[in-house]
Amino acid sequence: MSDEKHVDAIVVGAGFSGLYMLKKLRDELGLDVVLFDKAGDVGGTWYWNRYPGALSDTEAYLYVYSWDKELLQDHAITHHYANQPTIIGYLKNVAARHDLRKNIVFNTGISSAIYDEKNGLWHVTTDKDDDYTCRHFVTALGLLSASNVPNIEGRETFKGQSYHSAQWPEGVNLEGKKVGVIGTGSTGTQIITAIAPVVGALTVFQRSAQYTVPAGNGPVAEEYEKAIKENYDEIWEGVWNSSLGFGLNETSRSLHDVSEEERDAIFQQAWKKGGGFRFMFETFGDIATDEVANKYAQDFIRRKIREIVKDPVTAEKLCPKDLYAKRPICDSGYYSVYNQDNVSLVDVKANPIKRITPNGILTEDGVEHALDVIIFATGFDAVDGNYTKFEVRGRGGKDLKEHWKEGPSSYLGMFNNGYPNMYMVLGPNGPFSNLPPAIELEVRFISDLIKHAEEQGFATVEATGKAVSTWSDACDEIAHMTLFPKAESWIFGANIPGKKNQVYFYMGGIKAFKEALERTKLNGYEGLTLTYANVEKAG
Ligand code: FAD
Ligand code: NA7
Repeated sequence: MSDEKHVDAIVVGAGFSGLYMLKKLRDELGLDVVLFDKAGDVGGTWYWNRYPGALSDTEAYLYVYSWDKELLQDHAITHHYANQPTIIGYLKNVAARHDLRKNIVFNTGISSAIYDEKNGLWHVTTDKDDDYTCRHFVTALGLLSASNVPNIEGRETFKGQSYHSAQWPEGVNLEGKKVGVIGTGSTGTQIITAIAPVVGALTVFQRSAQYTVPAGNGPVAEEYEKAIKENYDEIWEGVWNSSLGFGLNETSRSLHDVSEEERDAIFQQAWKKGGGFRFMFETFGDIATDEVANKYAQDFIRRKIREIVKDPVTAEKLCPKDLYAKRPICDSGYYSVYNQDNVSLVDVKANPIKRITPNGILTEDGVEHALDVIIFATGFDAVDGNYTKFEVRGRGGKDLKEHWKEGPSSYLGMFNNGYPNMYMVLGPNGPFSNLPPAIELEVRFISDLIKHAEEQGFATVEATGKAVSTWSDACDEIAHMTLFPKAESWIFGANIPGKKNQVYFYMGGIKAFKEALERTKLNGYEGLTLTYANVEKAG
């Protein structure tokens, strides 16, 4: 074991969250900071998710930071949505412009973080056995970052190649191959649409059919880009005053207040324009809250599926029967892929996967689907998934896994009780929204708080137990005003066997979240306890 090094702050994760955190703590607070990531470069999500078709479904001009105003002008907007190479290019540019790499240690995971109460320090150990101490420990581990590879019997016996979408290596060639894709979420639909034209044969193993609408992606005109760049201040103002931060005209119009013709025309217009969040939130204000309104949206999409997919049996398999209340997704021609001769669909709810064999996938009906490649587009152990993968111990040596055994919780998505000076960016019960704006709000709040603590000489910052439970109750209450908890998805932990099915997000929106943070600060960091070395000052 090497000698222990001391720094002011450690940040874990080099995605949107960690990079901004590093910039703030180092350049504005003047702290000595080191950032670790097990990845080989910056990018987080976009370092790992290099699968064919990987695309953000936030409009490209809002899948960026608002704070680097010069870069907002310099960064080219070529398409409505940014693909993986564009986003990684953007984040690499951020790292270069702000000289962030010199404080980052890549290819290095954090294996433990243990709080030393006596000295008010975190002891952090890497998977290279390097030991550090720091006063401030920031986790920016990502909420869609811990891959879920289902434990399907025989997985290790497969003789071909297999990849999870979020562990996609460079140089995979699928041309002419027999490929099986398990999973039809946002990722699965992107992969399927992208690879169908190049693979020899594609077999899709679908457990739940998805409601997906056209993305409406494509190149943008020069005037479009110019108009965005001229109006960025106003655009961001709109984001901070919105619920979702996606740059939509979020509507409160009820579906029940329009005629049938008008309703269909509004849906049709949104379908034509494209965008998953747009279809759900710009058409009517009650699709996500009212089952009857929701049913009309479902019916519209099902009608589209039946129109697009020529084979009626396949079309029926593709028609979801449940609520339209998962994260809304969009695609670049997903349903029409099933009109290709080389594509087939297996409904694994009706005909489950029995096991993976050396040559492919065997389903209950006795058919062995011969495959060269299996792609797991099976999603993530979302939100707290990375927090359970290493040892985090707070006051009294309490393991975070134990602390969260009834389900993960936080105050404002960022703070725990019993874990002083540990700050989570996008921790449990943070905003459900376009994420860069949510990240910015959290990073700025944490950075301001650390600045305040440093200036006032506070040794520790920690949420009260009451603040955590009040915030958790609020998140629970707000989520249950929507239909989302009634649909089984990663948003509520339903996709991972054995995972606690609960509310993992604050669904009150960006504006309300921002106001909650402002109120907290104005009230002297209410809900947080700030202590001098031995004396407590209630927040
Ligand atoms: P991440 O980008 O996930 O970065 C976390 C980093 O932490 C990773 O690099 C990981 O290696 C590192 N890490 C974790 N644990 C450790 C450890 N123990 N030691 C060292 N390093 C560790 N959001 C949107 O708002 N709009 C979209 O359109 C959108 N599209 C998406 C598409 C895909 C395919 C996926 C997977 C996610 C998408 N998201 C989208 C969500 C996306 O994750 C966020 O927008 C954003 O990138 C999160 O940034 P982050 O820095 O918080 O986390
Ligand atoms: P998702 O949305 O969780 O989708 C994962 C898919 O994989 C989904 O269709 C699952 O079916 C399926 N799945 C998971 N496990 C299995 C097993 N064991 N057998 C068969 N099928 C399985 O993850 P994504 O990566 O697509 O998207 C996550 C988010 O990232 C997305 O919302 C964007 O925000 C970016 P299920 O629906 O659970 O029945």
